[in-house]
Amino acid sequence: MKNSKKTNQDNSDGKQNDLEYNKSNAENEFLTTNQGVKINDNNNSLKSGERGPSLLEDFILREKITHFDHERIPERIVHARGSGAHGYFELYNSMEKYTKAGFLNDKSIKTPVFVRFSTVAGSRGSTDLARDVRGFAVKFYTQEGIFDLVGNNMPVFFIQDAMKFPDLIHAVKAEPHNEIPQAASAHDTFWDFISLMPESMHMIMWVMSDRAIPRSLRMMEGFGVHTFRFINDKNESHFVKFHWKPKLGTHGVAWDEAQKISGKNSDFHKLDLWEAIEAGNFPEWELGVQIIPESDEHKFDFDLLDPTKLVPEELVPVTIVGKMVLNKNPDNFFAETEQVAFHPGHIVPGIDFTNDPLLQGRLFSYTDTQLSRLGSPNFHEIPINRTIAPMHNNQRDGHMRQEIAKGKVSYHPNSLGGGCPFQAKMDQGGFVSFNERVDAHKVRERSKSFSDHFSQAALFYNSQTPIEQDHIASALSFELGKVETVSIRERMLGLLNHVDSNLAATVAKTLGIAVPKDIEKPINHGVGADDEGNQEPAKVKQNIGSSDALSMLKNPTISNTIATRQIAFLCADGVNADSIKVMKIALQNAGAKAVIIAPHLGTIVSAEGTEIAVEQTYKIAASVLFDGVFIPSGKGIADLSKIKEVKEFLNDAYHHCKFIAAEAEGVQILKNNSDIKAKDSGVLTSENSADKLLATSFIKALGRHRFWEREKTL
Ligand code: HDE
Repeated sequence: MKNSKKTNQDNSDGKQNDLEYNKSNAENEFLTTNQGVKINDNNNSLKSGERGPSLLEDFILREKITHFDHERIPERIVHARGSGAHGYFELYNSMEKYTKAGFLNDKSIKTPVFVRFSTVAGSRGSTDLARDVRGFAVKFYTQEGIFDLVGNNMPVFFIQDAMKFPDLIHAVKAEPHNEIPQAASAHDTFWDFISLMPESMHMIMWVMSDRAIPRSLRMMEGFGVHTFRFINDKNESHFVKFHWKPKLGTHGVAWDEAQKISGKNSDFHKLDLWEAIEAGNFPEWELGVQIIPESDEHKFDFDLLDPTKLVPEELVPVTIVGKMVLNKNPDNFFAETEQVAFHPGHIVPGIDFTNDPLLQGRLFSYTDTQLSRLGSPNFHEIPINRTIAPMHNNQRDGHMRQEIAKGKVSYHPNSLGGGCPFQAKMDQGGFVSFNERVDAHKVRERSKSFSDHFSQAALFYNSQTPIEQDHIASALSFELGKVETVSIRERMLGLLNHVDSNLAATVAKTLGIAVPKDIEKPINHGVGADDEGNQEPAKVKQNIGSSDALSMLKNPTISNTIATRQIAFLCADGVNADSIKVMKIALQNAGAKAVIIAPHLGTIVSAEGTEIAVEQTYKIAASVLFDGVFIPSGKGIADLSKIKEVKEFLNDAYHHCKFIAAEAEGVQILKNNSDIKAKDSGVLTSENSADKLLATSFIKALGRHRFWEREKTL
């Protein structure tokens, strides 16, 4: 096997394709067939006479069409829609006390990574802004082999056992009889399933929160979800939970905004990531770990093996150990983002699994899915999937084998090949599974320690600010409002009542039904207690009632940076160039981008007579694609009131709680807009032109992301 010649160090700008085709230089880069035959005519098929039938012997046409006919591969069953990027991971402090994994020991190593973010429910062409959990999968090309951290942007999951995964996915995907709705959970089958699965209630709180509608893939946290193990060189195990903390903070958009973005630009997240990297604004996350000694396994009021539970940061703090930087876009979407094959079973010495029954099921699923999706057990030979560690074994052949294995020995043990390749002892870096003692009966059961389904759902809900709680109630009202079967709505209200009675009552009001009093007790399907395998969910007293880290608005990791934010400048001929300049420079100095919008493309002429380049027109631009709005001063600005799209722009910005700033004549535009109440402190105005103080307070305000308090007045 030819391995990449690059080392980890020189590969830090992203893993490059190491498959080099015979490239000709630009002057003689002729069009050829796949066999290298130069093509003379790429426009006409071979025919018997100019108006005659095509000839079967046209190998050029047949090769081209055959390849085209087979251009598509099955999309991923889940996480079909994705965006990828290359980058690197760098360690701050050696973790050798806990793990012997080389990339977590040696600070001098820059480990190349490839990340794929995704939505779960929709198909490959669906919108980015669906309400959904986001996949956050990181492939580390370490010197000891590939480590995949295949996580999500939420720290828990819907179900506890892999056995329920196909059911969950069937329920959330478009309904099978009419393939409706696309990339949306707001339909009967999803909520039917959820209403019968009390174990999903914690995750439901997360997916009904603004975490499910991120402002940007660059502004999401990531989580390994399951409890894993770190193994050190003394073969000691510690439990570990993985976290990714974004340097830009964790932010969401408003739900109405998400729906409008889906119409205006369904590639909003994909484009945002692409453009940030192209502009050199490389997104960064810090890797954090929660480490729990083996001896503390049973210390918590939940089971560490239960993937519907998180470990509150108040109980076990997150230690930051390194950072990941994404600094290169893929060269080819299909070759890299589509063909990348993640697998939670891709681990390296120093990391190991636990018996989380969801993780255990995943360990089977991912290789299996690559076989049907990528079509061959040789998917590891696709450039994006290749390890940079030396690779030698006796696996041979199969569809599309790239390696030309030499010699006649393809078995072990052998003497004819000098015994090669050899098994590696533990001290030579050989992978040895953690020697966990397992002594049990073979059963189809779930541990009783998994049966508290409401305490952490309530913990999450109670940890939110009132604004965030309102958003959860609104999301539930939207989703359940779209459900047609009344008994499903009622069952859901019954479950919500176990989380928080006010939440249930608020949602019930919008559904026009009462929270049912006589609803059956929620049943834990599959959790063994009675003859039918059911057991009532247990309520366990919790150690803590609230955790700030669970709230996006309270979360201390949120920085006030406005770096990479897009601010719309609503302009027209006759605008004051100075007013634009002062605000633009101030925003740029804070790392944000000003986008000049005007009634026409080309240039506008300022009041001072200078020409200003226009980037977008009001026909193209929409408030939902921006983080804030500025209306500069200038006589010509008064005409903006006459433009229908400007009114819509401002209404949306206002309703989605964005910060709006305006100067002099710009202020008048706001006053002319009946929806906007200038008293609101999220609307910043100045009667002066080119007001530096206004710029300073606008930047400070934008650092808060949104003026959510406005919602109460709308
Ligand atoms: Fe996955 N999941 N999953 N999953 N998952 C896949 O693998 C599966 C689960 C996650 O960008 C599939 O290559 C089962 C939890 C991500 O390529 C498939 C179960 C978490 C991605 C699969 C789970 C994830 C996948 C589909 C329950 C968060 C996208 C295509 C036992 C920790 C990776 C593929 C990418 C993809 C199976 C549950 C994360 C079918 C059976 C929990 C981020 O193998």
